[in-house]
Amino acid sequence: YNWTTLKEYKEILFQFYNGIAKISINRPQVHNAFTPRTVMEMSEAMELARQNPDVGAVILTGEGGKAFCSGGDQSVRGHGGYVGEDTVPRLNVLDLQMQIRRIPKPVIAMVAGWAIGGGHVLHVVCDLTVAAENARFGQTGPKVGSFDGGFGASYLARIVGQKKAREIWFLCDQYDAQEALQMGLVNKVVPLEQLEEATVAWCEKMLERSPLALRMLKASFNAELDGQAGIQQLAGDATLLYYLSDEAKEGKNAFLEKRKPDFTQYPKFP
Ligand code: 1HA
Repeated sequence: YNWTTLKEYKEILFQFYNGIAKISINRPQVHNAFTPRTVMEMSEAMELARQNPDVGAVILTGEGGKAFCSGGDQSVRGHGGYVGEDTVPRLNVLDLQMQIRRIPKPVIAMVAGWAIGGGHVLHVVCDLTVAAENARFGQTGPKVGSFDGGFGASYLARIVGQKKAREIWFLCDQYDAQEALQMGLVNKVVPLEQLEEATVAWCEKMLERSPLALRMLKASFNAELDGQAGIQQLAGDATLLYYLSDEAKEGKNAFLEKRKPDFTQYPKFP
């Protein structure tokens, strides 16, 4: 594929091809562990992908074929979080998780090799996951002194069930691609050399679908789980659709023209 660079970063690649934005962690020497800077760069790229009208789907991945992401970089873990160049400890990957759930475009995790710890949670919060046969999944928190009790626990449990989610966290075992497929943790498993082809093919298929329908579906799936924030997202999309209607435009026009709005001509559907 002829990926073109959308913006240069230090710890990630941010590329574009045929309606697809690809955000790729580029720290293969540490199995794509993330620092606060990696996460800030991913956050910015995710926001740029959201705002870019040419982007209809986002691929999240890691460079090198041996790891998707191995979680927070333990070598910069300090007192209260992961410490960046500004010496401030952060858990900013939690904000990135929210962005992945909020962006009104499908986000698809493309997993080769390790998806571990906070890196596992990143694929969990993506809408879809395509895994290579060499993919390995697991949480390590209770082994290394951490836990993610947010989406990493509750959303994981929605995906694989309560018993399995507790097993994954309490035992800190690792699961291969076939086991992940069996527990519904990933959507598809393909040979490593077909991983990008299969992921791009799914993106291209989604790009042929109605973007508003996909947007409404993503908001609807979120709404059930995200409480008032989920309803706010779905309701915001309803407002977007309402703003497109003549009925809503009549209200605005009447205000600007300093007259009473006339809504009588608009249908009252049964
Ligand atoms: O839980 C959270 C959070 C919770 C709430 C809010 C925010 C959170 C943010 C983050 C996290 C976490 O991510 S906690 C979990 C952190 N991650 C881990 O515990 C995984 C650590 N890595 C491993 O267990 C293993 O590396 C591995 C099972 C993924 C692969 O093992 P393997 O194939 O034997 O490779 P290994 O030799 O261990 O790794 C290759 C190199 O990458 C090593 O460096 P080298 O000895 O060559 O210099 C290794 O140290 C480095 N590396 C791997 N993972 C990490 C790492 N370096 C720093 N941080 C890592 N996470």
